[in-house]
Amino acid sequence: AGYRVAVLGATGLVGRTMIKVLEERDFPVSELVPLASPRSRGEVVTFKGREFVTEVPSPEIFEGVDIALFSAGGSASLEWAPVAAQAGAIVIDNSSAFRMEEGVPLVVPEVNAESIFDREGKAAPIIANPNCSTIQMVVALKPLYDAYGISRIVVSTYQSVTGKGKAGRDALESELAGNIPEDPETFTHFHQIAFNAVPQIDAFTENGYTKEEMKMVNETRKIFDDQEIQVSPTTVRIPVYGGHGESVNVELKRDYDIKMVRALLAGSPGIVMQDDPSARIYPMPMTSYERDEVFVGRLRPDYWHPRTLNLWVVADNLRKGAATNAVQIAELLVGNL
Ligand code: 11C
Repeated sequence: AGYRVAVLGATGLVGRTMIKVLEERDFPVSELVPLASPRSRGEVVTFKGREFVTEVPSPEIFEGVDIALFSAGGSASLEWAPVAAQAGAIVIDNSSAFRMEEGVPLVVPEVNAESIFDREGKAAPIIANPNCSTIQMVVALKPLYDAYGISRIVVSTYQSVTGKGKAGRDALESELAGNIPEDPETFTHFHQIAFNAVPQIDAFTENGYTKEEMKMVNETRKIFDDQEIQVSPTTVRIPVYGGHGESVNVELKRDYDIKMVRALLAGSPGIVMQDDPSARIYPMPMTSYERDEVFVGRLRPDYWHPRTLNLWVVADNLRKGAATNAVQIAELLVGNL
């Protein structure tokens, strides 16, 4: 018993993490179908001690697949998600291709699990997994949203190089070894990332914000199903591997008591409080690496502004920011397909 699970992009950093997380969480997989682009065809992935050779996607390969986890980039998703859905699979797509489409749920299980199913309890054929920087922020803010309402979020990110996959990680490693590209146009992170901080992730849009920043704006509003929330982001790449950090200043709609906020966050699903500054305890990428939770610390009232507080949020972007969130969505489908 179990489900036939395809993973498209199986040899990428997120795809390999998806397979690892399926195994760790003992997801009921009756058959794993690892798929990759022709470039990675034939590469091997390991699941539960067995080696699998990846195949390229085709309409036939999706026949009989129950759940398809996609993380091979937007164009692969645009090409193959409709094909897989047509063949009867539920696609959980980690790319940005379908996130803002009406009728496609954009899901973080701790926040809006119910949006996966229609009134008859049928799962949407394509379910979108949000951007990593959005996921960890909304997990941390959900308890505050429910208890007090949220009017405005000012967020600055400190994002790991693995947001750009293997290429992002390799660029940092190579630069740290002293290999700085001669042609600046070939920098993976727009500039040298070793010993640097680059306030650009993805391309700029016409309004002066980057695509990464606009994802934080638009996805947050869709996930909370609240077009009134103001999100004011600055996204920055820094030379770390372990996960993304976010400095979040959040203005609530009602007065809060900081002790109650602390207790609320500590008791909320998916959140681990690490907040004892006098003992130098606060979330960091190094300590969130390979963990599935969202870590919250440096909780304190805004010094100047009423109903407003500051927090620092860290999560492993390959795990809760991508693979773990996708597998948690798949878990919501168990028994409901
Ligand atoms: C980064 N957040 O850190 C990006 C990676 O829309 O899923 C993920 C992009 C996305 O570069």
